[in-house]
Amino acid sequence: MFDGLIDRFQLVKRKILGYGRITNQELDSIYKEIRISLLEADVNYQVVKDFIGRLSEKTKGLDLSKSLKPGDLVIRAVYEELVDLLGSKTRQVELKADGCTVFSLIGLQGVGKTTTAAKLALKYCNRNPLLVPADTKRPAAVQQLELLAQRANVPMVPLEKDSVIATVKKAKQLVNDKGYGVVIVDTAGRLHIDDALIEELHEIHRVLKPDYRLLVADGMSGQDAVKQADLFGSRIGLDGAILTKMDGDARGGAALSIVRVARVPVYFIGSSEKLDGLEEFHPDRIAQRILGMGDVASLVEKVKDSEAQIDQAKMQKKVMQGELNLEDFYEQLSAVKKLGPLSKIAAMIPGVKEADIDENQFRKMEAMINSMTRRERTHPELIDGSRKRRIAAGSGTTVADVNKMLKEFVYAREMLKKISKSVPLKMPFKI
Ligand SMILES: Nc1nc2c(ncn2[C@@H]2O[C@H](COP(=O)(O)OP(=O)(O)O)[C@@H](O)[C@H]2O)c(=O)[nH]1
Ligand SMILES: [Mg+2]
Repeated sequence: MFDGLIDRFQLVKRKILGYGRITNQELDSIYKEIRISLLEADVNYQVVKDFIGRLSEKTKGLDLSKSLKPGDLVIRAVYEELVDLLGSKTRQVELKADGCTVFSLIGLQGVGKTTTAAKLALKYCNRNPLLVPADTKRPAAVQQLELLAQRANVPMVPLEKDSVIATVKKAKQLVNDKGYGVVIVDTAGRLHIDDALIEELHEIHRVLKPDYRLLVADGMSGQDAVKQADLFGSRIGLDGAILTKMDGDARGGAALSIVRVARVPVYFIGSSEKLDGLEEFHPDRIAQRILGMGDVASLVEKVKDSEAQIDQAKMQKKVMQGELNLEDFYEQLSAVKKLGPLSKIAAMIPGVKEADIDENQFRKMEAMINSMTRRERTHPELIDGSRKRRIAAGSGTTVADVNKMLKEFVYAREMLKKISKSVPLKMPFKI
């Protein structure tokens, strides 16, 4: 997510930190670079202009000439402005304690409404959810929702008389009869916003009175997403937005502009095609990610969520004594892997980008370690020529690969030992 923007901000940050003194001249140059970075990420022009305006107001109030670390103050100001731009604080959906909370998902065709409907149903699976198909325009739309509903193990109202309104009324009746706690309506999309679409949405809303009218917009579509928010907002009224496909190469334009231009808060982002790929939108964490501070808070949550348990004290001792072996390494790799794809995990660490991590390399390494005996793992120095050939054959790699891995491992072990003597070590992500 936002790889290009993160790269550019890394450069800006380095530049800011490189200044011993920051006067108006340096500030102008900093603003210029930030402006270019944001525009390249497809952030709305007016938003960029305002952003720089606010930032410059903020930095005016700082006593940069008296500070020993003026760069830190400027970066802090940039961070605060970014958080503000993204909507300040995390928006939480509030479900009614008793009674039914109704979500209506609105948006153009192909943005991810149906997928998101099922994701939300799964998220609220313990609140007795009900899915409502309200898209009869696309022949396969109802079947698609039905399939996803089955996968999420959530009930769906069957389509009534091939009519959206009849189906929505049936949903209302079911809510009254059976006490569903959450209703999620998957509405139809078009290629453009037209009167018929708007009228149908109004009709649905008259029957079901949604608590959350949420725009679903494709995060990769940049300013188009913002335009859609504006148009749907003025014609239907919106309570918030969900930006989908943020796992792709979304440049950031939509996320960084939508709150300020269309004045709709973002509640969630879609982070994969899978049903668990729905995350809360945290302005502070995203700003941290953009500024290369890593997304430590999300990582903490992931670690808590997973059952990965690493005996930190034991590991630390081994590292300090240079006794780390491939068995330990393998254990750590397996534990960390439970948290998700390694590239995604690593990208949450300050200064590491998703693209920096070669999953294949890890897979290869894992295959090699898998092909070793326990003794070879605990005593890598025993691995001679014939053992290397066996390991290579067993893991579908070459002897050269095995050599490279062993060499890198010995090097890493030495480096870790040295580092651990000078700084308190965190292995691999002790939090
Ligand atoms: N990678 C990714 N793909 C998504 C996400 N949300 C939806 N999609 C995909 O986008 C396509 C269109 O989604 P769909 O739910 O049918 O859109 P709809 O026409 O608005 O209902 C499908 O191929 C989905 O799998 C997401 O967050 N990430
Ligand atoms: Mg759909």
